[in-house]
Amino acid sequence: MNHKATFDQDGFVSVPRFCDAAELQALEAALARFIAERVPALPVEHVFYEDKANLGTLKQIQRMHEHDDFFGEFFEGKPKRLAEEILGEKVVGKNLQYFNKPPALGLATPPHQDGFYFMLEPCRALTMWMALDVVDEENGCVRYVRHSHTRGMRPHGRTETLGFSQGITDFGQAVDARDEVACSARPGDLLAHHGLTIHRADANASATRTRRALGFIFYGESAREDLAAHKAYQAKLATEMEVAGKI
Ligand SMILES: O=C(O)CCC(=O)C(=O)O
Repeated sequence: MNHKATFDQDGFVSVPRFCDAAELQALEAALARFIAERVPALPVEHVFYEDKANLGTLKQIQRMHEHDDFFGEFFEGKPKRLAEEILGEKVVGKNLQYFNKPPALGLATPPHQDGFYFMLEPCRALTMWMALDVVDEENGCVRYVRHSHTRGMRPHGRTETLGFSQGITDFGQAVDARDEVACSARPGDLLAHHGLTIHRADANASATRTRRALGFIFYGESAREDLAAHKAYQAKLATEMEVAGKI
């Protein structure tokens, strides 16, 4: 089956070796530069730490494509072409994110559907997640509930997890356990999931291994955003996180 057919059927698709060694080397160099030079100047709501007093616990960076030409150009190239192939329509790049779960400290990603955050009608969007480290069950690989994109939006509620503020409140039904697939990945392997596909990840239980990845979010051109609701939610969330001392 081609990538689109697998994605349509399962709600996600795995693309091994999406980036080769030379591309990964260029991405790693750009990432190191970005963290050293750009991160200190970013707005607080675009950079999250597990412990903000410890810069070594960097866990998430948002909107990297807007802050750096290298990432902006990369985003508009291979990932965008694959997104258009998989969604079957023109797409708009919305977010390029960095994710880490630092060793021993990286928390679980609560079960969620990205579409709940996106606020789209129809929910024509996909997220790509590309490993930068070896990622397996020990350090918290991504887990998808196969076919869940065909069953609509589940109820979500506020979580205490910085960077994943909403989680599915009735997760743990028999179908969730039955259809869950753990996706191990090597550096350069890419996963792509539909905006309605339920996914989660465990904490990083390793004492030494990082669990780094890049995320790419694309909306189909046919998706309509509830811009006012989205902006209001982002503003409310940023205020809450600042008041809680998390950012
Ligand atoms: O890195 C993770 O644990 C999850 C990433 C995620 O939820 C996403 O990219 O939508």
